[in-house]
Amino acid sequence: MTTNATVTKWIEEMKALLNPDQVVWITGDEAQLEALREEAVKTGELEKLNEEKLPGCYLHRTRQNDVARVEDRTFICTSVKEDAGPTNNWCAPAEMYKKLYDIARGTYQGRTMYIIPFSMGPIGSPLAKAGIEVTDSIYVVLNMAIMTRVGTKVLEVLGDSNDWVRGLHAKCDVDPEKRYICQFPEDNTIISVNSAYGGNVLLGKKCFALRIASYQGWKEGWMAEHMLILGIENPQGEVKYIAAAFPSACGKTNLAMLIPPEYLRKKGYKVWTVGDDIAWMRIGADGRLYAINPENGFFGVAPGTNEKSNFNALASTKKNTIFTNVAHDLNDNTVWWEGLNKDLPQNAIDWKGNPWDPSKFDKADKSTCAAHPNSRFTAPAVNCPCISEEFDKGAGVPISAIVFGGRRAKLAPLVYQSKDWNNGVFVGAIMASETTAAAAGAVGVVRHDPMAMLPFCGYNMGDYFQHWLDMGAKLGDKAPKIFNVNWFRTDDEGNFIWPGFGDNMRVLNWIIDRCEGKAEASETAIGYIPQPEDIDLTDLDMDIETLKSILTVDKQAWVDYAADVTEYFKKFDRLPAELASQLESLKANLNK
Ligand code: SAT
Ligand code: MN
Repeated sequence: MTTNATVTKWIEEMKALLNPDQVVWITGDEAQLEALREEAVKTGELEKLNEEKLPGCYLHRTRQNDVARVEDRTFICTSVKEDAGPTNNWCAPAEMYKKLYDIARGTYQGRTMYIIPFSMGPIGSPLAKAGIEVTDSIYVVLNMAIMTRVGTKVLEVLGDSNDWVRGLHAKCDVDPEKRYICQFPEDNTIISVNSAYGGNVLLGKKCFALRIASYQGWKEGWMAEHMLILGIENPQGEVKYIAAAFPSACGKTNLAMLIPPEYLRKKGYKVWTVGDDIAWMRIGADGRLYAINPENGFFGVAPGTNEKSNFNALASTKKNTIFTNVAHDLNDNTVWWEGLNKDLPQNAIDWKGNPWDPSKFDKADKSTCAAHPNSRFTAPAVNCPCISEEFDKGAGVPISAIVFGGRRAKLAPLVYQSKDWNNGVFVGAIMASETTAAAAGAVGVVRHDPMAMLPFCGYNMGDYFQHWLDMGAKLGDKAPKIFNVNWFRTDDEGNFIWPGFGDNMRVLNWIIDRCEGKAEASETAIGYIPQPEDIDLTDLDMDIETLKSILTVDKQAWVDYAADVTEYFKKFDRLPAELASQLESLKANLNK
């Protein structure tokens, strides 16, 4: 397949280590992928769904102990411990290589080794990078073929270069006690053992496109971020792009594909999706920040996705999609999940593979779910009705605004703008959010998650903050404006105050207006807040007083939060002085 000596050498090493019965290179040809689907159906790894209703779609169930990313078993292995920083698990590379090789050794025996050449970003784009993943899972091959660009062409473009990421995945026995997801950023290497779940094994995604790429970006002067990218087209046909960072399962896919409220659609507003999870950003020839989506598909959370909440995501799943851990509706051989519709399937198999009892359906009790709360769809980006025409071009789109956000029942207002770039970096650094089912562990606990990168930053988070500050210095007055949003404020009964979903467009319009100097704002201790009249409430069942309640800064709550951030910042051995001084300014402003 290739004469690249760095590739052939590594493949030989992997063969010797893993001892496969057969070796298969993934070429990207549809006939090869189709044969693999057929094989997976024969072995039960996949179930073929209703060809009329869901053409080309399949269902897969993972082990019950293997349903989410495992952050406590994820390691950044740098030669110096401090380079991994205080927010990552660390192990010395030599020790970890030995441990992982001992676990993986010989485990492909009786299995096939699939070699997947893949490109993150459109093949040949100056912003793209190549990787090669070896795996013993057809499910991984088929998911990678949706989520990335795979095949022979990637190797052709790579040529003799050594600039590619090595990814070893071995299912082994899917033993949670021996599960490790390890990044070796200094060697461009990823090793994942004993898992077969999404973010742990689709090595192009979090492992490469965020953990390894964030390190590469630091070394090479660009940025890899946990951000969606969307374009807003105004009635004059001009498109402005926003990149937005939210933790996993906080609505990035929904925001990326939102449908504007009717009154805005009638005026001619449109939203175009460039990406829903990851952005790679570089400074372009004109000095502005340009972003590409390195992925080729969506690995979205299924529960809660429906025609109203995300019409475009649901439409994306109607063909050539792999569903993982959703319920199987046996009536018509389709899929179902909580929140898809109100018709609870009467004859369904739950995500664990057992007959599901709809009478036990109880929103609050996750143990009786038909679909796992972190069940997913892997859908090709080309299926998305609002995919941007820039998506596949590879030149990247110029970013006007960067938005941070999290799930905060209290505290953070609906939206505010940072005072400048450095203050915006501080706003990202003090982000916190309630945890979700995307990672193993407790759900709903507020934790600090700087830039939504806590589980994904492949180096010392203090150096990462400094890299953000340095990028701002290079961008100067061409830097995107930085904002923070919070769609998740609740009232005393725990109901969301802001309607969210398509109505978030009302906030995005204010953000774009601010970027263009068209909207007013009030300066507060934390940043610029919209004047309530500037958030358009047309056709919305919300009065201005309610809006004001989520646009105010509760000083005491922020004083408490500043104290909490002071404690949090203490863990950073390499906290840039600029961020410490931003924190002091915040405290001083709150005292005024
Ligand atoms: O499991 S993934 O990392 O792929 C998805 C997510 O957690 O955002
Ligand atoms: Mn994500």
